[in-house]
Amino acid sequence: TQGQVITCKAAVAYEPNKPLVVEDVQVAPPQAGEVRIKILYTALCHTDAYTWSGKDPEGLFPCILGHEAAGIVESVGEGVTEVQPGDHVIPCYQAECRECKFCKSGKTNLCGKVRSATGVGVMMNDRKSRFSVNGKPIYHFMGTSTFSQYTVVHDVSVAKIDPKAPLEKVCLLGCGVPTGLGAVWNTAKVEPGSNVAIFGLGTVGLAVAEGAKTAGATRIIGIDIDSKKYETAKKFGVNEFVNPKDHEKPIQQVIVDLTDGGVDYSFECIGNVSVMRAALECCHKGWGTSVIVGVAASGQEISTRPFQLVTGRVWKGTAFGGFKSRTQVPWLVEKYMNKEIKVDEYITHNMTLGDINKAFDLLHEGTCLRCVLST
Ligand code: NAD
Ligand code: AHE
Ligand code: ZN
Repeated sequence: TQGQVITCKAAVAYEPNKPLVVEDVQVAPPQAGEVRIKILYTALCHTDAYTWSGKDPEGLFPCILGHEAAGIVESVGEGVTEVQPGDHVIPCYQAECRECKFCKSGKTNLCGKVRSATGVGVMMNDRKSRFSVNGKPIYHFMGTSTFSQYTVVHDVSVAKIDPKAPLEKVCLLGCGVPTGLGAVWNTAKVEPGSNVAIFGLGTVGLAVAEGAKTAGATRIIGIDIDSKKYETAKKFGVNEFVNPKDHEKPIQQVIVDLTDGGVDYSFECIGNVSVMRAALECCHKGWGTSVIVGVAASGQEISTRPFQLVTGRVWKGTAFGGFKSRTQVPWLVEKYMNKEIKVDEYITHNMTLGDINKAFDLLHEGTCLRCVLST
């Protein structure tokens, strides 16, 4: 197949909210600096649903969504030295070139090398897509497009992992789990003995809980409008639960009253701007730090009284938990292999790529954390 166009199945999003169409797509060979990957497993993340909904200003249609996956390198383009056919890999929407201003800064995991292309659904080389259906181009998504049996990504977006790692599990290390763990370890840098509030107990919020537990946090307060979430959340380290619907007072006041003035750290893992405000305002005066993890729709803006910041609260955000993807995803895989972090526990459903529309329905039901599709 090397050097040739591959025809395979992919789930194409033709229009916002219209069912994905699983059909034959043509995947062009990788050009210089590109890697073609046979995707074996892909999970669904809330961000895929967000872009599919049409509320993502970077969402382009038709496109192939998907960004939490694992697979095997099928072929590589000219000049690609760090991976070769047969390598087991996780595609990373957050690239790491190790050469750009961002990568060299030592201050961020964001990378500037290919971002201008991945934001508009094309490859950097020729600003074109490698996907097509009957000659009509289909946009890439987040530089990954994993809802396909084959995809083409930039070499700076490929993490080579231990070939012994089970791909049907470690695909989750492409997004949700690292995001939550890293929000705690890298972005907030939670210290032992801290009090933590987590808004939203989906996969990302639960991974925040797991991160907080391993960081030695004492009180880990989970907040969700679905009280059923508490039972599962206990397994990830949540040791107190609040449902905002059970209270008359604004949720920030409830948390402040519970914690003698507020928490040391809070995390918004929903994508709701009024909850982002509550998460900031439930932080302790003088030092409380709130981390925005959730992705909010186009047009939404955050607000609070500046006095909240003047009096020492800190507002931050995180992308992929601040992890340097190519360097640290393989390290996270090792941590999983050594049983130091959970992954299996987040997988509640398994299906095939052909069932992807059903899998999206499940994502909205509340019983589903991660659904892994075999392709
Ligand atoms: P999810 O839908 O599984 O979880 C969201 C949870 O929030 C659910 O349990 C829901 O019941 C709860 N919830 C909804 N409204 C609420 C409210 N008003 N108050 C309290 N709880 C409420 O989603 P997920 O896959 O865990 O992702 C969470 C968010 O993180 C999404 O916005 C996603 O796009 C974003 N995300 C960001 C990054 C990043 O790098 N920053 C990475 C992955 C995901
Ligand atoms: N395109 C969206 C922004 C989406 C967004 O913030 N994405 C997160 C990852 S979410 C993964 O589930 C991210 O890493 N952002 C940094 C980046 O460079 O995209 C919008 O609203 O414009
Ligand atoms: Zn995601």
